[in-house]
Amino acid sequence: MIPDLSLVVLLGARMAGALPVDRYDVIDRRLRAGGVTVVDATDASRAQRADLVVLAKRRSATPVAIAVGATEWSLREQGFRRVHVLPDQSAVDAVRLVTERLPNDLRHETGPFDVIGDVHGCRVELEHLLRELGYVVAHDDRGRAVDARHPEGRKVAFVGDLVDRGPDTPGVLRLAMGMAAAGNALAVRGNHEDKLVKALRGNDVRRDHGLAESMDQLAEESAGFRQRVLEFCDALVPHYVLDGGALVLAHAGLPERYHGRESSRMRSLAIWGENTGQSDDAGNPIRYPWAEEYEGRATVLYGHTPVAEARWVNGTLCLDTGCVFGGKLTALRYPEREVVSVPARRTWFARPGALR
Ligand SMILES: [Mn+2]
Repeated sequence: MIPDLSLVVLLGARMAGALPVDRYDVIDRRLRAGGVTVVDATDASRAQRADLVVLAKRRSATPVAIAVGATEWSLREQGFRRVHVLPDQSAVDAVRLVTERLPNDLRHETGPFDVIGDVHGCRVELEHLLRELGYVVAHDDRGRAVDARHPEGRKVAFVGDLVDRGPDTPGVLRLAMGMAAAGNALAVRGNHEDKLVKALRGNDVRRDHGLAESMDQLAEESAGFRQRVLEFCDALVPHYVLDGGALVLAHAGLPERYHGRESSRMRSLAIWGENTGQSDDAGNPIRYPWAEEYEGRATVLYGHTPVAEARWVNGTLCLDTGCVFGGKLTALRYPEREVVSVPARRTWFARPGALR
């Protein structure tokens, strides 16, 4: 099994259809197109091998080595992330390249979806929005929301930042985790989940931006619940590609060249986004305006930066309408592209500056 996006480099092994190592332009074009690219680098120099590893990483493909007569550690040292050392060519002949689906690849999930912006612990507003969208909310014997199901089989997709700042982060998690377990929701990882995971692991992180509120609220819950929260948040992926590639979800948005790719750069952009390094008058970081340059085919839905109104920019839509700051909680019905919002009950957390 190799990742769906791989550069397979043959060293002392032969496979039909492998590209010669000196066709750098063709290799690069194949990598950009996706899938698996196989290169025969048996006669390549050490520098050429190093170039292949660099090229694979630049295209967010996994560098895989299939070798005869080499040692695994030396190939790992050269930067190959998957290494298969085989005894001889007959063992290579028996190899079938089977690809595994990347964690972000949900192209087979076609919806319809209700994509919900940053919830930030606003459990009452979330239940309200779900009812507005036609979901039936289920409660446990203590009256706590534990699932929500749509009679027409729609699915919720959260763009991340379920937690922090708001009054009931455990309640939001209980509902979202119940929906996810029942197949009624999926979620991508927000920067607040990223940090909550570290805090729940006992790492020393600054409990600012509403993390202190979450930790205090979770301290009231059982250790078992906190463990399930840790596992749920830790398993969230940075972005999803859905609906045959037509829809991408990422908390902070994502430029097209990272759609369906796995890399630390993708992860950082999808979860945290990119700042310009400047701040507005109220001290909020100014985000790099990636959406204004977006020319991709997929619709990109995201949150992260609170806006007064959800507004389409080049096929991208920010669904964070600042509920926890007294704005509203917003969903996009997909593929209908209908925006549905409910107002915040009150301002739960003060934000410096007004919503734009
Ligand atoms: Mn947020």
